Amino acid sequence: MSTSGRPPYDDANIFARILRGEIPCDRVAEDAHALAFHDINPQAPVHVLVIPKGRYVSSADFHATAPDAAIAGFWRMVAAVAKSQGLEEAGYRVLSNMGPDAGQEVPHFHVHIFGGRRLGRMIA
Ligand code: DGP
Repeated sequence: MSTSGRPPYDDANIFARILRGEIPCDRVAEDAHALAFHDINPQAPVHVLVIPKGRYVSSADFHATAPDAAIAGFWRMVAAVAKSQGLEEAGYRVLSNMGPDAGQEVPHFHVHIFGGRRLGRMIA
């Protein structure tokens, strides 16, 4: 743990490597604040990941420490991607896994956008 009580950021995580261009991704959108790309293992007809640019492990890191413009830009991209993927009318799900109990695999804050079919009920 760092002095902030939050886990340190691992610069070798896969999304950090994608942001640095070391690993390719199937890009959907990119701007100064965020990058959106198709999940490598899609769970729905549309399954896009949106990640902020910066070193954020968790939602707590991101929302507590990122500049307001970056936070606004990130969430604007989430909405824009859903629209660009044709999901606005039928609806979609935005989900983020946080930490071990939620099974977060990649320790860089991200949200999943799922859509393109009727989604099942949430599983606790
Ligand atoms: P999670 O940390 O559990 O919220 O999910 C991480 C997601 O990241 C998982 O759905 C698979 C996806 N993923 C892992 N490695 C890669 C990769 O190299 N490229 C892409 N496009 N997606 C990845």
